[in-house]
Amino acid sequence: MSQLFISYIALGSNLEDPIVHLNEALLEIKALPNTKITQASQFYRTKPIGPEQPDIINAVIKVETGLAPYDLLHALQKIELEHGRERIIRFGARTLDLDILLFNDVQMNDAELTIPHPRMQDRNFVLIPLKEIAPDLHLAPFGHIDDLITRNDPEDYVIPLDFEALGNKS
Ligand code: J1A
Repeated sequence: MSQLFISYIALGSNLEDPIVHLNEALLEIKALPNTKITQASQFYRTKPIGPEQPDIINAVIKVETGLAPYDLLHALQKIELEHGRERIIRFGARTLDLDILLFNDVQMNDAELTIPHPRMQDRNFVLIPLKEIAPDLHLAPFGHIDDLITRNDPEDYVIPLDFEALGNKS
């Protein structure tokens, strides 16, 4: 038996058909070696940062994986590439973004990989889906997830798609 790690991964897309990209990404992550998705948030429509572009669909998943951090990163980058992600404009529109938020209680920061994800505590499009699947999470350097969410800008809407489907538009 090799060791299993717990990781939280953020997904985001706002080009072509974002919901299709996210659903495919979930299947592709599920198919990685020694990896299973143990929890998945619902999909949220969120306000993009940066230049004018469509709203972003975001979600967060919890995985159990035997992959080490760089192996997981490279596997996720391969999936992003297969979805044709182009990074021409920083914060520009994206077909698929996959970010490692947390990996066990690892803290690391080098040219390739920073864990915990360096900006996650400032972004409700990450924290609100994360809270759905990990309501009591305490982010070691930053504090309890509820406090982080209330500190962030409430103008940055993060709306569950289920809620919209009930006819609530904003
Ligand atoms: C590089 N990296 O980052 S792309 C990669 N730590 O080559 C990696 N923990 O080597 C490096 N996970 O969704 C370092 N990559 C990493 N991200 C880690 C993955 N507004 C890591 N509403 C550059 N919703 C890499 N997203 C990192 N506004 C950046 C893609 C993957 C995208 C930008 C809303 C969003 C963004 C801006 C948004 C959203 C980050 N998202």
